[in-house]
Amino acid sequence: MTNALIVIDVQNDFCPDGALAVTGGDAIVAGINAAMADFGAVVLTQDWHPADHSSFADNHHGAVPFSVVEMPYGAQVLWPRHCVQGTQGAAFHADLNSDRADMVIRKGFRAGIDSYSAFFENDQKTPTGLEGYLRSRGVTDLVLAGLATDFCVAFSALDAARLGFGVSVRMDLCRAIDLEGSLAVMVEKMRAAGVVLA
Ligand code: VGL
Ligand code: ZN
Repeated sequence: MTNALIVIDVQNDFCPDGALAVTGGDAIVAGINAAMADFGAVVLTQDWHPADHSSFADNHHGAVPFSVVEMPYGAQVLWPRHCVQGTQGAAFHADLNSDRADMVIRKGFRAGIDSYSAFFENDQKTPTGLEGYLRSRGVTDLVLAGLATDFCVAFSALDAARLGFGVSVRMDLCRAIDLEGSLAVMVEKMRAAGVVLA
């Protein structure tokens, strides 16, 4: 039995001065590095979009960032262009101890579909492969930290709980986008799903 720390999207574009900056996004890095010592497995996720990704507002004629469109798989927020594959914005924050990671899982690499969760793309069925990796390593319990609390962290936590993992979120080691009350909504969903908010 092993526990795993899942570090969600601690990438330059989600930190101050990044393309989709999350307030205080860089303030969690030292705490995440320190927490790594307490886990048998450390996994980092990396938002990893092609330039023509359908979640980018500038790939939709006349669309403004943070508006919502209907995709074949459901509602999708249109974001400023961020975490483009191979760019500095997609790289991990320079101070994140990425050397400690056993596994880096990339997500959102298909142009036609976004992936907030580390487990399933936004159609809620296309797997990223992370579940199989964790199960084959005997991981039963997960602690999540990273960016952003109300999008990629929350979607990952909800999927993990649905898959039967024990899940807790280190709220002190997360920061939120909070788009029109999204933080409160997602906190309530996580609580209802049995996710421990630590
Ligand atoms: C994220 C919006 C778009 C996140 C990723 O990491 O929470 N949010 N892509
Ligand atoms: Zn993204």
